[in-house]
Amino acid sequence: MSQESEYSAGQIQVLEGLEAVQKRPAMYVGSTDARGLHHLVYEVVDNSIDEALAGYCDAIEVTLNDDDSVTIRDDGRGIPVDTHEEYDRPAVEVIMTVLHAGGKFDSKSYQVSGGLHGVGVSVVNALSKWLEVEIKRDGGVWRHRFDHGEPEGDIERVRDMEPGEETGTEITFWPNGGIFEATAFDYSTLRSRLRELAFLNPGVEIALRDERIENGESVVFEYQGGIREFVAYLNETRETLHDEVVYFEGDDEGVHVEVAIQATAGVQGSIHAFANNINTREGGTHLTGFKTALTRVINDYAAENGLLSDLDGTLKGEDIREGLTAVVSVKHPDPQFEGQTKTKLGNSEVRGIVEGAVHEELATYLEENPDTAKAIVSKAVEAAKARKAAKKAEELTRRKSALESTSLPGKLADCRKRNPADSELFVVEGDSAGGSAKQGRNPDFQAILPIRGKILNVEKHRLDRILENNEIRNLITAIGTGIGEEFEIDDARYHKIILFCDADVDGAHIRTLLLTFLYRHMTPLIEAGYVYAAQPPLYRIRYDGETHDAMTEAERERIVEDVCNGNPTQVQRFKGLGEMNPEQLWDATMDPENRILKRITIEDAAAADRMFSVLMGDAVEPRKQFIKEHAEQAEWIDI
Ligand code: 0RA
Repeated sequence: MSQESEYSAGQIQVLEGLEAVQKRPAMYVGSTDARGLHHLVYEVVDNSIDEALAGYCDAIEVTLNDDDSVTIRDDGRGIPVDTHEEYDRPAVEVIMTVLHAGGKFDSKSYQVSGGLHGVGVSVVNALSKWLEVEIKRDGGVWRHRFDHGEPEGDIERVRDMEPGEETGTEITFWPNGGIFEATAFDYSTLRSRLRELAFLNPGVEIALRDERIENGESVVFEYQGGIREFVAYLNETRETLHDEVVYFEGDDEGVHVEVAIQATAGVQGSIHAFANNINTREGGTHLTGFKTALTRVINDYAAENGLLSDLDGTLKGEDIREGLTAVVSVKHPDPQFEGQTKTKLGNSEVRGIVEGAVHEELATYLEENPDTAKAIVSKAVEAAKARKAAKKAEELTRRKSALESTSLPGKLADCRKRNPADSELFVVEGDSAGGSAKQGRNPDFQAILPIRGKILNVEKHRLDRILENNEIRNLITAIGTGIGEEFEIDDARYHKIILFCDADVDGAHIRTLLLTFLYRHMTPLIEAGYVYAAQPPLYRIRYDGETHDAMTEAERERIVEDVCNGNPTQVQRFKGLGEMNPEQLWDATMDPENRILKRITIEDAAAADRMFSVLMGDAVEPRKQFIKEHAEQAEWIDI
């Protein structure tokens, strides 16, 4: 019998579906880089979270196995194993092989997933070399295995369930290395998303274990307090203005709304909005509704209690949001995701629903908690006064001229090319390294902007102070986009902005200062993928007429032992960029053929937000703790 004739019409349809996913993986998981790879795990975890939201599952466990596979286990009802009538195959096989089949089995109250998620576990199966599923259900333990998406034999009933044994699902998959550029899962990427999911789904226990190395890390998240604890966590290193996190929830037209708020003494506000557990980084109707109601409720309260007397006028939204940390989470039965990265909530009715909930619940909360209310209002009044003082002092005109000045900074050595897509800006630490970089560069497409010493810590100052800083003004004019609300990505003068800092602690600090500024005031530049960090080598080793660069101490040892047989001709240590001559700089760090650039990405806005406030804020102890916990990443900090 030929291969084809063994397949029924239904099965051929199945194979065509999986093939479509394998041909255009990015259409289903966003990309085939590390981001897309991690989406596979999130897709399976989302299914387990759905079980939890339906009330059937309270523990989820993700294990990174030492054969590069990953296992996701839950104690839900188990994927159904009985025969699916339409396909005449076990339901689990249909769910694993038919696109979007999962949802049809169950009328779920909320499907948590959306955007790039929500494509169904069949997509994970299609993009895996192998996938194995073990189900405890209907009194038995069942196993089924798939090879590049196709069922390998029939589902097997392995044994009976023991008395008292819990039902559940365990899925293990090996991502297909022919499809994904990288197949190694990153522990800290998964940790931060799983922590976020635990905050967003109170009571669900989510564990992560790394079994790829001996004594690997592990962590368990469970937050009974939900997004209240999320806000407390984000504010851990900030000076808070009231002890209790403001929290309320509401339900309307089948939409569940939750809000948590806490004011801080800082200037950096951060509002994180989620829809069905998706971090809606591009905002949307829930965020608009929240902001509108917040401004109105705080103004009403302030006016009624005579708190605006020494302020000429009302509070603006930006005054109220200064230093305010908030998490807004909605769960919608049919979320519509829009925007470039499908992370903007589009459902128009949500705006009014959130506005209504915040209006009612926040007003009540403030009446019942006058101390908290006064703390929030007086911070906003202080911000409004500062805003007005700045305006009076014509700071705003200065700011405008600083940003709109057409003349480029004198220190900028620009490139000849005028096409931004081909142009690169090196932001170089120190004048002497700047000088070498100017001599070493290819002036056709490489521009150099030296930055002297440590730039201002933008985490601690208001915008008017930040803009008084020369180094920052130079950076803004050189990049050309403007900042904040006036930011215009199409005005970017370079599509590669390369931070060029020493490979030591000071260099890391300056890089973090620059990144903090870019993250807080030019976020879309990072989102567009225009920001990079150059990674200058620590050592250059010569042996047998060849040179080898080592980025770390361990790499130097490896090269000396393995490449030079323990007997290198020369080992040169680069102390700083300033010590490299122009030719070495070009060779090791600027030549597109040889250099190593790291693109800066924001995988997780809330994690980045917290990281910058920990690294740049006032509190010393949490910072020490953070650095200790992240010692393995000390040489490189990811946002
Ligand atoms: C379809 C229907 C039901 C549950 C599931 C799928 C399910 C899928 C996954 C994926 C990972 N863990 C999961 N747990 C459950 C409902 C089954 C019923 O009605 O009993």
